[in-house]
Amino acid sequence: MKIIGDIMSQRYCLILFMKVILLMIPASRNSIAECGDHINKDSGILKYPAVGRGPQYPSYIDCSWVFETPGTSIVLKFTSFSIESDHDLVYIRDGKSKMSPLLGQYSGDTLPPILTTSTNKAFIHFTSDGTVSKDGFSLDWFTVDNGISLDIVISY
Ligand SMILES: [Ca+2]
Repeated sequence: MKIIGDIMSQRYCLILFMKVILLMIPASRNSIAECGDHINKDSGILKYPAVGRGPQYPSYIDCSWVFETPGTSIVLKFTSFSIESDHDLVYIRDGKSKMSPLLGQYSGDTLPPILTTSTNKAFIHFTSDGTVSKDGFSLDWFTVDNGISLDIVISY
């Protein structure tokens, strides 16, 4: 009986292990970037503050994300946006550093337009001052390779 018990417990562990792996797949695909992350996947979600770190972003934050992905350009599509007008700002740059050309700088409660970089690199920088925090932002991003979304190629 002990052997059967051992086999059963090994089998149970294996099933548990498989379930954990399956749970991790969508999580890694929809990568949730932490402040300061270097992002190199072909698609994902960038939410700030991250799930469980909110509901509002902290004061005096200075946070940036570097995108360096496969493909030829990156599409950034904001899905939520709530940043204190003029005092807290999100900067999107067409390249991988603070010195790269500015695609746009945004604050307030209006969704920024869909942005496309000219290369496979982008730099997002978020700063907040010492008063009034809001809900932050969330964006979907995916990589395009010569006009074709890598995400669609992989998904279908
Ligand atoms: Ca503020």
